[in-house]
Amino acid sequence: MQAQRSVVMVKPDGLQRGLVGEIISRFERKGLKLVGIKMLQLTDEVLEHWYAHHKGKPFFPRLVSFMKVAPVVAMLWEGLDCVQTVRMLTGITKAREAEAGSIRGDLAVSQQLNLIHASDSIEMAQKEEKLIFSREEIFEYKKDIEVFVYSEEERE
Ligand code: 3AN
Repeated sequence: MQAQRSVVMVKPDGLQRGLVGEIISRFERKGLKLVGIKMLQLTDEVLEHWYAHHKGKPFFPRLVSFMKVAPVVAMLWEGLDCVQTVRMLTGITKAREAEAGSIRGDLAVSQQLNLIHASDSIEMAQKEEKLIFSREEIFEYKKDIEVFVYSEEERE
């Protein structure tokens, strides 16, 4: 299988609201594979890289300080077309308009406090993975259940 990996980060609002378990559960139930997870306190240095594409925007300073008010929980999920699947489960940025059934659509109403971050492209996923996880924090392991999650063709 040409598995992709995607970085998901439960933001401070998700942690404060006690939604870490619910969020992990949604990705697990979908059939994605958890290959890395940790709690960390973000710093200005990491956030400057993380949100480089938002630097200069009016909401940038507030976004950066918000991301530091509490620790975050970072996860690395793996699966076929994982980046797109994770985005779909996440829902659009403005949570109150996000599709019902998505994490943001079901659990949040804000544009900034939208519970999680999810890599928005394969390139960003690779960049974010390197920024957050060291090699030892990424696990390769076999899940026997995969024969009931993907078809033979999809597993090749
Ligand atoms: P997403 O998280 O859906 O990929 P991005 O990458 O455009 O969205 O934005 C990153 C984060 O910046 C969002 N999760 C949100 O917290 C914040 N953000 C984006 N746009 C706005 C905005 N117009 N006002 C306030 N916060 C915003």
